[in-house]
Amino acid sequence: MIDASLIEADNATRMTTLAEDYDALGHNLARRNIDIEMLTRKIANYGVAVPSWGVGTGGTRFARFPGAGEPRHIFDKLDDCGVINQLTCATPDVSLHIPWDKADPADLIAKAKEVGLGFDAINSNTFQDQTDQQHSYKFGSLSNTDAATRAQAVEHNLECIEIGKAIGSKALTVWVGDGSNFPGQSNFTGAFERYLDGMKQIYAGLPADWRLFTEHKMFEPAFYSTVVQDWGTNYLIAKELGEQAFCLVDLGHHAPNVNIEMIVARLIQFGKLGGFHFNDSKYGDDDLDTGSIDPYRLFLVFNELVDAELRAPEGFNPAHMLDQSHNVTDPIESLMNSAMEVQRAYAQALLVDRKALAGYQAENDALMASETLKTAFRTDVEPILAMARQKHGGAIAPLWCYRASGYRALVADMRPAQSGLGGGIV
Ligand SMILES: [Mn+2]
Repeated sequence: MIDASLIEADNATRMTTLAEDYDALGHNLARRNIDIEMLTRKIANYGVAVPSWGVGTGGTRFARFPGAGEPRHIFDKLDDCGVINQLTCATPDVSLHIPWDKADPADLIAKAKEVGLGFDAINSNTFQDQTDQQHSYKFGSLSNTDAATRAQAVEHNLECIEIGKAIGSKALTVWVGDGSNFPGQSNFTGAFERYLDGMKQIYAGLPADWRLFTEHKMFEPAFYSTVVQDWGTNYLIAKELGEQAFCLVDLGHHAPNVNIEMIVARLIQFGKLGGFHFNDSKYGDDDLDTGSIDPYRLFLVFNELVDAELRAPEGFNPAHMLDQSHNVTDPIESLMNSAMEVQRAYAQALLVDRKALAGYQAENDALMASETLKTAFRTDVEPILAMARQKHGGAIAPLWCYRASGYRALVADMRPAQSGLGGGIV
């Protein structure tokens, strides 16, 4: 972890400027009848989970260029995740991936407690083969034509639930890479029937207070067809399985230019939005840092979430998580930045004058409706985010503190370079 005195000393040098900016923003918002203190409290209470695999350097299908001091195992990963939350106060939970993060649950709980973290949804992995695995997933897992392979995939998911129960998770996320590369290779209906049959067995093993998230993805690793390819299929799955099943929306898992915020609205309307995997993309499932390409789209997603939050439909409680791959940056820096981008989009969405917006919508005043959103989006809410961090012991300037701490160089000494590390490429 970072030395708390370093954070305190750095915050002290920035506090006067922050207080000035915060006051100025407070006056600006007061003119718009918005209470800045209320906003700051909301932001301070908001958390987005980080994926354990995100702290390792990612890669592409061409190559992976390891970074210095990469985590060797889940306990190193939890250390890194602890630093992210210590500085940003925005990432209280970690999402584990099994079998990558398999360890004694008691040790996991103890380590998480030591670094001040909790556990979010548990993720199963049937998109790659493990060394001790009997049946290969080369031609699919839950939809495989071979019954023994399907049974193995179901068994793995049930084991993930058991691990999750032991560490206090309350959700299982299932993403399968199943699909086909050639027209004719797979019978669409048969494959989906087999998938649903397997998912029903997994669903049956779900504790009563758990949720099951299924994640759709348009393409990759299968490039012609994917079994769970879009939100429509995802919705069918959630409906077919039952009331504990929900759809997970990964921002990168859609065709370019798809109106994701509208998908979000639809899933909310019909009670099936389970949560998010935040990231950003330019062309496909690029897994770029959240908000790095299209922050306005992220804002529009949060605009739907805040709109729903105010209506408070029954059971509305989406899980928020980052899911991105860091190929050219220090993963800790990217995850800190991304968590803050998510907070920023949330804060901006909270600024939308919803009464005015509803009025413009009723009058069909398209331009003013758009301007109402833009006014919120254009507001620089950084002082709110910084003040929320400062009030909870975090850093006013997390990136600067992180670099000043020398954390990466320190762990590089303790963690020899890993060559076979698979995590990070998801
Ligand atoms: Mn994802």
